[in-house]
Order: sequence, then C-alpha cells, then structure tokens
Amino acid sequence: MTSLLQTPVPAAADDLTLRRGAARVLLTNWTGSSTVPSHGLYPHQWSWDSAFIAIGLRHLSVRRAQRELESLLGAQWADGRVPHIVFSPDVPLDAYFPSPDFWRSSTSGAPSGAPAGTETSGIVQPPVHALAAWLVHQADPETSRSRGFLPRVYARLVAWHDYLTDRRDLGGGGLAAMVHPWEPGMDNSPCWDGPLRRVEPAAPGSYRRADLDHGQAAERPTDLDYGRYVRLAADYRDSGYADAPGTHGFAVEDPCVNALLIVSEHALARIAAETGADPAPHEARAARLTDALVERLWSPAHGMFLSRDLVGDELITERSVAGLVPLIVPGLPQEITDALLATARSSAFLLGEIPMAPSYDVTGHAFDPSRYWRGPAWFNTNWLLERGLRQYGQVRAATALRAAMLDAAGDSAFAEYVDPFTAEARGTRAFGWTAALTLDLLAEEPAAPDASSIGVHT
Ligand code: 9WN
Repeated sequence: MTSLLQTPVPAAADDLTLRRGAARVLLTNWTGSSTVPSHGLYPHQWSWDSAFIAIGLRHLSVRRAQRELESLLGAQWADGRVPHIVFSPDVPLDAYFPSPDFWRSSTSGAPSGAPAGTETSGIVQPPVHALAAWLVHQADPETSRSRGFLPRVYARLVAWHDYLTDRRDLGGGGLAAMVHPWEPGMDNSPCWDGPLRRVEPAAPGSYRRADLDHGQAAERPTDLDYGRYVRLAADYRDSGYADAPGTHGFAVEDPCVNALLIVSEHALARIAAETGADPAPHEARAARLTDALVERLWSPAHGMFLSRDLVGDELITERSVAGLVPLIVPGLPQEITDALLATARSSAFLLGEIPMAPSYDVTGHAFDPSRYWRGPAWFNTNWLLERGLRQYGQVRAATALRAAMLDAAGDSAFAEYVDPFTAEARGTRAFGWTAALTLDLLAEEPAAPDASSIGVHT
C-alpha cells in the first residue's frame, strides 16, 4: 500500500518563513471548532474549504484537523447531504449574504432532514471530505486510532456519498449532479453562462450583496449573475430542498466534482479497511463512477472532460480547469491521460509556461484574468493538478508547478486567487485553503516517478 506521506524535506530558510506565514493564517482563521476561509469575505465554515484546510492543518495539529472535519459533518442533514455553509451564530446576519434567514434550513430544510439546532445553507459542495479524513488519519495513525477518529466519521461519509450517488443522480447515468453554480465551487465559471441564461434573476432590490463590502466588483460575479444565483437558491429552498429529476432550473454534471467523488470513494475503501468494514463496495462504486465519468463527460474532440447540462441535455463546450482535474483519478485509459496532458500544455492552459493553471481557457471568449473563476488561478485546483501530474509520472511538471505555487502563495500573502500570467494577488488575502495547501506542499518531498500521490490507492 503506498502512503501519501513521503519523507519530510529539510526546510530551507525561505520555506520556514513561508511555513510560519501559512501557519499564522490558519491560527488566525481558526474559530475554536473550525476555520473560516477569510474573516471578512467568508466568515463562516465552508464545506470544501474545510476539507482542503484539514489537509494542511494536519501538519500543524492533527486534533484540529479532525475537529475541522467533525464540526462540518456534525451539521450533516438526515438525507446525507453535507451543507456548503455551516453558519456561526456569533457572526452578524448582515456579514454574509445569503445569510441563515435566507436559507432557513431548520424550517424549510426540515422535510429533507436539516438539523434543528444548527443553521446551514441547503446546497452542497464537492466531496473532498473522505479524502481529507484519510489524509488526516495518515498524518498520525496512532492518535487517530486512539481517538476513534475514523470509526466516528465513516458512517457519515458513507451517507454523504450515498446522497450524491443516489438522490443526486439526476441524469440517471451514475454521476452526481449539482443544482446551483455555488455547488461545484467554481461559481462564476463560463461553463454556467449557458445554463444560467434560462434563469430569471431575482429582483435587484430584494437582497443586498455583502461580498462587495470586501471584494472588488471587477473580481467578483456581476449583479446579473448574482440575481440568478439568488433565484435558484430561493426556488430550491421553497421546494423544501427536494431533489427530484426534472424539477431543477439548473442541473449539471461536473468533472471536478465527480473526480473528487471517485478519489474520495477510494479513500472510503481505505477507511473501511482500517475500521474493519468491507472496502469492496467502495472500490466497486469508484470503478462504476470512473466508467460513468468517461462515458458521460469525456470529449475526445476537446481533449478534456466537459460538464454536462442536464436541463438542455448536452455537453457544455467551455473549457474549464474542472475538465483537467480528473488527472487525480487513478487508472484512466492512457489515451485519455495523454490527451489531458497535451491539453494542459496547449495554448489554452499553458502548463509549464505560466506560473499556475488558469481556471478557464486563456484563449476562450470569456477569459478574464481577474474575475472570479473566469481565468484566475486558484490554489486548490492547482494542488489537485500537481497531485494528478505526479500520479501520471509527470514529475518535472509537478515539481515546477509546486515551486510556482509556493512562490505565488508567499508573494500574494496567501491570496484567494492570482492572475495566472503574473501571479499577482486577486480576491481576498490570508485565505484558508491557500495557506493550508501551502503547508501540505511544504511538508512533502516530491514523490518518485512511479509513486501514487493522492494517497488513496496502490
Ligand atoms: C459561495 C468560500 C467559497 C468557496 C467557493 C468560492 C466562493 C462563495 C461566494 O467562496 O463561493 O459559496 O460567496 O462567492 O467560489 O469555491 O468555497 O471560500
């Protein structure tokens, strides 16, 4: 069995400064039970942020990393969904929109099993959690075992994956569908422009955007897009957060979400084996999901995976970094990995030529190097690409990307995202997962060419 954790590298002076800076962000953003992505712009707990944060936090404090995941899973709904935001009761309502009084989870979500005592959003984010739980366990198996960490989280993680593969298989083809642009985590991606055009925006005066108090308008979604996000969330809430095929105004199958689900399902197999449960059903599900990913989302003509619009029933031909992230999935056919690598190196994504991979095709009609998910480079997607490159033997490319990410993280004061050409800071600073993934990159020696790097398969 290959371990994700490789030998720690002796730290250079610059690395120590970077490590201290990253640790400071995580300590400052810690609230006592979880970590906020950013105190200003995102003052609550976010789902996939917490998973990425736990992956880095394990290098500072395994107990905190466990707590991070368990506090999130503590807000899980009875139908298995893990909400994308867990609201802190200590934060004023007007600090973030949509706030708890918009989502009304404890009342509107009651039919779907929302908890009574905790306010959450009603949508989800990508399933990075089982992967994170396995990596947190791996960081210190003894403490993990003595505290019963994996046995406590296993059933919740299984229920979460069951929700995604059962109630969210809205397309009937075996993949999990996302019903709001906030769900795949790449909210403002040009991939959603087509599907969103069908959505009637909420009236501009009916809500107040708190994000513009902290972020620059040119780096955030437009008011028109925001109005559509609000409309979709309100409609979902008013349905009692019901998931039935054909009832959603927006429904897409996204390659990044499903790739993360596959890798997390492999992690669940590891967790099952460690806790005395049967890993075989998880490996079988990972294999089925992998087949479905290729069958439904692979586009040979584009040399990458695309998202599928379930309302219009067609592939969305915009090229986003989400379509390269399946490099993290083990065992893909070689013609697919060859094509993915060629696309990553092409004029669209410029791997090896610019510091970090953009979130969207730099030659695409909607490319914008500064605006939210429409071009800037993000640290979580680049961390996933780094892992994927290593997994498929692209050690030099992975090592160069790792070095560029570390430079960009330090120089940008741990920015939320950066200009992909210049690595200049964009969005908010002291951002949780940027700091956490910096710590993770610093903690690991670049793997040998044939080593598995995501750490969940042999
Ligand atoms: C809505 C917290 C989150 C990330 C998302 C990112 C952004 C929220 C927003 O911030 O989304 O969920 O208000 O724009 O797009 O990936 O999880 O960091």
